[in-house]
Amino acid sequence: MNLTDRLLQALALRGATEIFGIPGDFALPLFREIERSGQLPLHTLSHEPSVGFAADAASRLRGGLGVAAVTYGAGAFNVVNAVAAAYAERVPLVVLSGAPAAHEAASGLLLHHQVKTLDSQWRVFEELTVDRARLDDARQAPAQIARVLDAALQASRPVYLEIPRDMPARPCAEVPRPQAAPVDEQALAACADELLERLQRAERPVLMVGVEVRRYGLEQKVAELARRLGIAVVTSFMGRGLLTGTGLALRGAYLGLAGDPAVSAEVEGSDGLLLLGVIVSDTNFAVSSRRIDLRYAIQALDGRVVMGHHVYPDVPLARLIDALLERATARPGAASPTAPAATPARAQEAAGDNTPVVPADIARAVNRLMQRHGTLPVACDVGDCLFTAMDLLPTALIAPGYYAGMGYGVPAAIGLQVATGLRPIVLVGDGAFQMTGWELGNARRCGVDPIVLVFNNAGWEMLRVFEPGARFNDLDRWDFASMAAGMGGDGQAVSTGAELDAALARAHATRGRFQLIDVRLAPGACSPTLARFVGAVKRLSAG
Ligand code: TPW
Ligand code: MG
Repeated sequence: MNLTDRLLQALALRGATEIFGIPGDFALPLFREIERSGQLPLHTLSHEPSVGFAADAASRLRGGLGVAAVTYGAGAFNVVNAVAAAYAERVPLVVLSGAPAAHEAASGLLLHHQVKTLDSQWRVFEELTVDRARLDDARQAPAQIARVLDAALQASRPVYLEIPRDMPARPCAEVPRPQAAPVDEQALAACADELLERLQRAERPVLMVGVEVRRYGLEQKVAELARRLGIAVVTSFMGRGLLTGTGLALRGAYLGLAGDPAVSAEVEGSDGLLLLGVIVSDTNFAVSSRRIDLRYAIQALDGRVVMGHHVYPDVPLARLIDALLERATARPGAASPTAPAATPARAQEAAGDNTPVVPADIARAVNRLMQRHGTLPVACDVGDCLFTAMDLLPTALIAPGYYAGMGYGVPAAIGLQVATGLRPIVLVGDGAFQMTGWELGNARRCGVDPIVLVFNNAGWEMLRVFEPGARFNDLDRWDFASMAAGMGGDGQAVSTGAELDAALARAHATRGRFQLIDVRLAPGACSPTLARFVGAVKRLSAG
């Protein structure tokens, strides 16, 4: 077996199920070997940012590694933003990059795609990844590959492997099997004991669940823990959609002043707030009426647990949850979070009418569809679509809620469906669609048929609400509906709620081609959550 075979084996053992990529001459030997080996299917897209987003989304939804393969320089620099997003939002994304062979590097010529030095790319990726290796020696490659891939899974962050173009077909030994880092069992036990003690002392404990819980595949276990503790459970803003498959009733997502006041009061008034895998970012916490004092919270994040002045530095989340489950007994007298009182029955969503369509109609229409036909996972972009997604019924949701890079939604949906086989709904603004929407032209070849809802408001509305007087936030009204056919899908334009319902029903009934619904929003219409968010930000910055 050669180096590529061994690498693919190691990736598959760590959960990868496919590779997204765009080749180039420095990466041709790698791509040739990936195709020949057939171990992991290779899906090519049009633009490297989308390659990164698709691989990121595949990992987010199915767990395990996501894999993006690119060429040296022009390809690798093009994927930087997606890798940065994966770093910020804790996704174990593996970047495989082609590179010049050793004899080329020593030729003294400037090589095409080279920037300052041949190592410029390596140095850029140093800033975006937790571990890296250059596989220029087949004898060292197995240990390097194992170390780097295991680091990605342990830290749930991106890594970088550079593969000189004379290496992919070199004979190579097997890569060591995945290994978990050793843990100090005494420290783990002390940490779990102290954590439970603090929760038991609290009168109003609340558990907030964040994205790490999904990254480490812990949703079922965390739901079981919540049941045993009888504790109220919310998600962070970014964690919206977590635990939906567990049957546990959640209070909702915490959005501070922009969200449900009852959820905000519960979180902000808690004297025992347990943050499990919650990224402590401004998007998760900035718009609070009462700043959450994190000194009184218990935070488990990034392999560290912090409570008051105690810091336990090396406690992986998965081990912590196991240790808590071993110890947790039901709290006497505590209300079960699955008790009927905590699960308000959701009324059947109303049908759309003939008034101009607004963002809230999109949430309503998608909910109606899901009530009739079962839930669909949602891939969401940045913009009012993400605030609208907060009004969806509980369902799996992936979105760049913290890094907030536009252009994620459409390529993420392709990655999601390739990796899981589930047909996604995409929520995307017209501005974001202009960035990466064209990847839909690859849907047929990738064997996917997402349903795409474009929030077509002829502008960068999110920015317009902050800067109402500016002309630079205006876009032309593009006719996205009529472009769909040229890319191998079906397009429909709608301008009322009733038209939207009908279009969505038709789209759902049509399989095998992507479905684009071009929602021509009324000028200035925005979602209730965005309106509250903007109001809160303005109030906070004024006061
Ligand atoms: C890659 C900055 C944040 S929100 C936004 C911009 C330009 C407007 C989004 O417009 P869209 O959605 O998609 O039409 P909507 O609902 O607001 O009308 N470049 C990147 N990412 C970000 N976040 C920006 C710029 C931004
Ligand atoms: Mg827009």
